Amino acid sequence: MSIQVPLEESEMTLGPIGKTVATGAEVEWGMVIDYPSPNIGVTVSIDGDSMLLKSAAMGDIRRLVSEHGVVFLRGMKPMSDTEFERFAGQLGRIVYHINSPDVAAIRITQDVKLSNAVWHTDGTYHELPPQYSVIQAHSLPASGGDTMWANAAAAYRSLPDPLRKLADVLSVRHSNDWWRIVNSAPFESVLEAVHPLVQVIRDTGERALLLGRHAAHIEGFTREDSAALIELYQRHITSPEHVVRWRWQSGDIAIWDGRTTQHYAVPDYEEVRQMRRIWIAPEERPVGIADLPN
Ligand SMILES: O=C(O)CCC(=O)C(=O)O
Ligand SMILES: [Fe+2]
Repeated sequence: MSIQVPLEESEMTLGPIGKTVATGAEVEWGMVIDYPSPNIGVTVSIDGDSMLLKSAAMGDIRRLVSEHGVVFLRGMKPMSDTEFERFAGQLGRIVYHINSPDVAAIRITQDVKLSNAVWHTDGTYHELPPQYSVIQAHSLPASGGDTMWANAAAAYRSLPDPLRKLADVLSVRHSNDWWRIVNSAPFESVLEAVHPLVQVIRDTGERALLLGRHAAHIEGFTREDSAALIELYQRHITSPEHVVRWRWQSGDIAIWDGRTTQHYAVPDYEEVRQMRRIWIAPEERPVGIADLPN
């Protein structure tokens, strides 16, 4: 029995809890233990030691990410940078961040908590925003420091028709400029890219709203109208029925598809919080409806 992405709540077929996840070679590497929210997320418990080496498991992980937006892996120990790079690198080509061009696994610490305490899609100010983000928890506060994800594909499907038709034809300029205000990390240069508001995922044909905090302006509108429209679509994407909230344990890994999700790191703690994150490049820039062959 396969696990399928829920299209509408009434059509949900999540698959059984306790389903083992098998590689092509019939080697089981984990077990689905939870669907933490009906519209987004799947939790797989794994045997940490065997996981690292089973590259065939990555096929399953890609499928689960594509079906559920974000996959949570529970049961691993925090990895060394080299192990983490080897693990995440199996998903594709690693992207090096502008602020740390030599290290694949960048440190996400409490120092940048305000930059990530906004609903956002990673790196949309790049022509090629990352396709996957892979993050592992190392040190956590005793309480707080959860992360939330929203399903931007489910949000597209649940838009009222007129708003969906409008979204289909809009383009959005994304920029990292707003970071100057909140980010304590060195700021090198302003990066900008224009993407379709509705991204079509080539492998599945699925459509998703590509927005988030880096969205600066909807092309062809006044500043005020653009801001109002961004606010309207953002509010819809991040409404609670599209959202999952993850309470971390040390060693947990989350892998998400930046093309179909947004996320928000909740800054409700004062202690140390340390994560490692790797970005995986997409094969092409975001594809809009107008880019599809007729
Ligand atoms: O710290 C987190 O939980 C997530 C931070 C974030 O937005 C990211 O790593 O892209
Ligand atoms: Fe992020």
